[in-house]
Amino acid sequence: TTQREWWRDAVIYQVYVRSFADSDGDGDGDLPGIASRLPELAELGVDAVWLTPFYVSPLADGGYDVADYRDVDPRFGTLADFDALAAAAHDLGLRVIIDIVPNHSSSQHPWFREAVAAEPGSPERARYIFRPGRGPGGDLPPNNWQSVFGGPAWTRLTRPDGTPDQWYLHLFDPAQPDLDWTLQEVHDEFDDVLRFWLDRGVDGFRIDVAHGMVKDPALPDIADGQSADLLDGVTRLPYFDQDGVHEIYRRWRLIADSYPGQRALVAEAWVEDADRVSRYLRADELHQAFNFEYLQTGWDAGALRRVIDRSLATNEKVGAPTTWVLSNHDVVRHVTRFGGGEEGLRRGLAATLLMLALPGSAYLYQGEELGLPEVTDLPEDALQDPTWERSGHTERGRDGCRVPLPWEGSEAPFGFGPAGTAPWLPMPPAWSGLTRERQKADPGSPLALYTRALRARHELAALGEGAISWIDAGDGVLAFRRGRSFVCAVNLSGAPVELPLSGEVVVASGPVTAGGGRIALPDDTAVWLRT
Ligand code: TEU
Repeated sequence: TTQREWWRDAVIYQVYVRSFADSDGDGDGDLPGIASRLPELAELGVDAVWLTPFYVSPLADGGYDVADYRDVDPRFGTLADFDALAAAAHDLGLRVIIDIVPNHSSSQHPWFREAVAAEPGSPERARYIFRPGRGPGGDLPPNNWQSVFGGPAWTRLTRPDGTPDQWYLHLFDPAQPDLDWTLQEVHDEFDDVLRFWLDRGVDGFRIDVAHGMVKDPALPDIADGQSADLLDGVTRLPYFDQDGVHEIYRRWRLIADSYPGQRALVAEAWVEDADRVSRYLRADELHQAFNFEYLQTGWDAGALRRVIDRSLATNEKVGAPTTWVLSNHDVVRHVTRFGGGEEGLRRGLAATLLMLALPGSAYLYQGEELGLPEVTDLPEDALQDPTWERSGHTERGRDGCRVPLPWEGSEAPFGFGPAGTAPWLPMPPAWSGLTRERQKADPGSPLALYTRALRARHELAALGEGAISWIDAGDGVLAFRRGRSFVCAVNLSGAPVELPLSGEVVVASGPVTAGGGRIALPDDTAVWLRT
């Protein structure tokens, strides 16, 4: 008999390694820090952790610029620390997913350093996408592609004697040169990297920019008016979501399946719609993809319902579980997106209960269980995200959702690191009121709600997989049944509502009252009922 695959209804907690827990006081979180806090994640009730990149890296893009795919950056620990962390997680029943970054390496990767030192046309240069420039003297980039982070997607090398050399492609930062996936050597290298970590016992991979890697070989200019926006939706960009990328995943699937246990492959693919996403989830490809459509939907009942229905329907066609995600290290934290303050928090908690009641798997981003808001007032000289620099300072970048976690105490770094040490990003003094320690002692805290919800999710057999059936509950109210004895209702109507529902309140994100076959649901509030 085959065991049901663990990821089909797993709640997966994203650990942003640099900002989770700093065991040695250097200001950066690290693997021993994570290991020391695992019992708290087990207590929260998640099923798995996803670790963002901890590989050797100059951290030009927070570690998504990898200089050695088979080792741990000394700031984050050692391979032995990784093994200890994985073992401790497994002992607690937590699975471990790690990031793999195949679209580009760091410019400090030995391959790129060799390429820079080598001649145009050499095998060393062939591993990346080097081209001569256009125009007189080759002074113009080979085409008009723009970097996702802003500015041209091409940078020109200069030889040691000062004369100009070829241009190389980087869809992200210049410190992240794109690998050339037409080369067999690149495929072989990543096959081997996958095996390296699978051998060490990881339960899966989150594949960074899974829609990248394969480029239209003609490297055509993009049409006027077409942006580098990832969800452009107008025409497929010549460097994203190309058909050839699926061959890579069919190969990776064979590798993952050749290992005992159930190893999951998760796509980070910012492509136009659920239909395009589902192509990554065909039976011989990846197991999951982040549902960014859900993440991008605002606090609107109609829009949410449409996205939920579409996500479930498309995934059902390919037989893959739907995922739900509200936040990650690339986007403004959702309590802030939902309006900030008390209102944003209320909506955030209601959105969480909604997401955790839906069929499929859910991703939590560290700190959302504390209701953390985006930090919008980081001093400019503290900002580190390359998007700040590359946007010409028109965008604040993604540091505001990456501020280290407040664990305990009343003074920064709030237990993130040893007392008196400075975290890599400053932590707001007001976070003394949001520490995990404070919230653990408060049954009305976001942490308490997340903990109760995750426990209930495990206990209610109806959750996990299985269909939903909508209940007509009036404008601005989302209500659905799962199985015979579970109902979730969320009020987004802008006013309190009374619903003709009976049952016992299992979890509620605000003050609901039930009785006499009716339930009174304040605005921006969600409730789970056992009926
Ligand atoms: O992100 C891919 C990506 O393009 C989006 O996250 C988003 O468009 C970007 O953050 C906008 O600024 C992945 C990683 O999640 C991200 O942290 C990395 O910077 C990026 O890949 C490059 O590796």
